Amino acid sequence: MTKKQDITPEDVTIIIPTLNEEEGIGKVIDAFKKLGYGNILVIDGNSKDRTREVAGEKGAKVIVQSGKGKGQAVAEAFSMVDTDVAVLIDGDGTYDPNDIEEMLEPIRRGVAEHVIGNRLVNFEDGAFTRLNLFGNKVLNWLFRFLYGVELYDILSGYRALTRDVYKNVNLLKHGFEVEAELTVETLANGFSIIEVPINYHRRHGDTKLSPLGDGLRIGRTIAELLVRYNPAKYLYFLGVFFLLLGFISGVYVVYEWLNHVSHDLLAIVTAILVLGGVQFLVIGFVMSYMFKVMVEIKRSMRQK
Ligand SMILES: Nc1nc2c(ncn2[C@@H]2O[C@H](COP(=O)(O)OP(=O)(O)OP(=O)(O)O)[C@@H](O)[C@H]2O)c(=O)[nH]1
Ligand SMILES: [Mg+2]
Repeated sequence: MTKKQDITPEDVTIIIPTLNEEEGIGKVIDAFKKLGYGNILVIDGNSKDRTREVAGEKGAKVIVQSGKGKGQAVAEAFSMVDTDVAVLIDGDGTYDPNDIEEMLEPIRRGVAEHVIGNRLVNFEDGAFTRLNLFGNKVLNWLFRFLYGVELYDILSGYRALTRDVYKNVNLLKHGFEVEAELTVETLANGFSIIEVPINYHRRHGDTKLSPLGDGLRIGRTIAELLVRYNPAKYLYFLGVFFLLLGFISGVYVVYEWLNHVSHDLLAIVTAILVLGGVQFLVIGFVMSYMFKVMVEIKRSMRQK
């Protein structure tokens, strides 16, 4: 592998999943070529417009994905390329190819293996609909709450990944959950991840995303994928919930007892809730520790 600081455009493949993006794809490819990035792979979802034609004319390698959905396209592209770095970007002109050097910088400096372009710092008016912006904020908040990792734009489509990352992530989701899954897989495998601010523009052509349907699916995916990152977290949440109930009923039982009223059954229930809650926390702690060790082992095995 090339030394990280020496990564040049030849060591990078630009991967662009497209579905009916004839209006935007040409400009995206032109911009990368102008910057010297000539390895461009367009993985198309059987577009009914001129997307493949335009991409081919502009000099990109064009293939039709073998399955359906953005996630499947990305997974297929990862299996086909073999450069030191893969950069993922949409074909709709919303992301700015000119941000590529900022995207690669953390990899060159060796501070991260997966870089996410954060759109939420500097976006053009109208780039997000109100619903999309709100949905993005909620989903990122949910992610931070569940995973305890400080990331603010986990659904961004502009990413740079080292070979280690893109060859090791296991992408099982086929649709727009792919960004969430990429993020979780990276963390679960012990790779480092960082966000850099990027520009974000209005899209050319029509969106393929259904904000409510896909938003809900992504939310469910974030909760479900926690099992790959740290399953002990479920036990923590359960433990806190039990303790909270135990605390409320405990306060009530003691308060009543001070007023000379005894609630025997509720006192027993309180004890069960508190002991159960503590047990969940302790088991969660042990499990979390085991999981961390496993991630460390995976990491050091990769480095050999
Ligand atoms: N190959 C492939 N690409 C897809 C598919 N669905 C969407 N894409 C592409 O994936 C990228 C992201 O899709 P968008 O519709 O822009 O979704 P988004 O960026 O979340 O939503 P917008 O805010 O509307 O841009 C675009 O380049 C799409 O053309 C698919 O099924 N297969
Ligand atoms: Mg888009």
